[in-house]
Amino acid sequence: MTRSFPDNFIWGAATAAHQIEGNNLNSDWWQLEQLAADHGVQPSGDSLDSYHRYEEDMRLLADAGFGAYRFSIEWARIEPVPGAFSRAELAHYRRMIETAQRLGLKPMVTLHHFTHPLWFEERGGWLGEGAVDAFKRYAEQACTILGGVEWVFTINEPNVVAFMHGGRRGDTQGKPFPENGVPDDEIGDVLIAAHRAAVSVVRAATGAKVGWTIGNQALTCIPGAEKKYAEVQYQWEDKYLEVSRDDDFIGVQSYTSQQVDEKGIIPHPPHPDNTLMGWAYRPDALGIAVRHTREVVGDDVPILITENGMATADDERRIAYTTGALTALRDAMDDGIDVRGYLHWSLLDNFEWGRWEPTFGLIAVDRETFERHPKPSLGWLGGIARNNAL
Ligand code: GCO
Repeated sequence: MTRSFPDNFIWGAATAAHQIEGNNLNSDWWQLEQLAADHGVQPSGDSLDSYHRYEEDMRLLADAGFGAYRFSIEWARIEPVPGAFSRAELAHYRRMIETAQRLGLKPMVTLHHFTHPLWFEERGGWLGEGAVDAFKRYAEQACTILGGVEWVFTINEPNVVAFMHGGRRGDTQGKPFPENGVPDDEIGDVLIAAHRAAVSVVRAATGAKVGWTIGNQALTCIPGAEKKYAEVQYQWEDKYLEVSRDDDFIGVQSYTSQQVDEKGIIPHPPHPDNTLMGWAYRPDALGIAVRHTREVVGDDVPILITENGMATADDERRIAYTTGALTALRDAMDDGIDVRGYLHWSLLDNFEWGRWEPTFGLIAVDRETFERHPKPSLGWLGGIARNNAL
């Protein structure tokens, strides 16, 4: 059965600067990779050299039939020392925007995707003095190159940022991710303030729609655990979703689903179907995430799927997963939920925050020669984009 999508539905793929560019030397993550090397954390190094090869990446995406590319600009490059903005790096990201436009791709720009400048980290990161002002000042500079960009994302997955950085406050023994815990409430509050400041800046300086993207957990409740479920749901998600009621849209990012019992989120049990992230194989998670988002945010704020995908070495499984996710999405839209587009995570097999093994890409990359090798899923999803139908 053919299931078509609304006219002007956006089809694209997403990436993040630190995961693909290479040599992001001035960022907190680069430092973390060096410090955590003894704990099995792999370095990003040259990564995929997309800093230089972005045009090739975008061309593959456009030629496959997609109409949009979500990428992030790197604060650590644009503001290498506090208050000193690099015109050359701003011009670099302007070239990326114009290249996307020339190739027929809508550029969709994230201002902050997990990384920040080392000097910001040394000042105490999001809990340091002046953090919100610093981010606002960066956003002002970023806006000078955003002409013609229709969609801007302030902070990617603030809930995950609050989780990671909350973890760094405790003893993580050099590991970049805490093993358990919940997003740090105090850091979350700062991120919300930073988001609000950036939204005002973007609205004043550009004609873009502006919002942020939430790492949706698609949590479900074990009967009897309703109290804990409500608590965890708020800490992980709703605190951040509620903020979007005042935005132009909300970005939904979904990969898997987890249950909550009276102790909290139940870790993914080992299972042969688990993805290379160790996550349960749950294509239906996207439907749960979209429905929950709409419940919290309301009918007036459109939804954009800003990330969805699967870490697997088996591209047929990626296609099966994505088919399931798009079916669940279309079902939710049939029920009246306003969804404007779908951006697949990810365009490329990239640096998965300390690991290279979990491959999410529609395109494989030889990390010695930087040669790009499109997988069947690229053409498959590009075909859906061209037909605007599943
Ligand atoms: C995120 C980030 C991506 C990750 C992806 C897979 O959503 O966590 O935006 O950078 O690579 O989610 O873990």
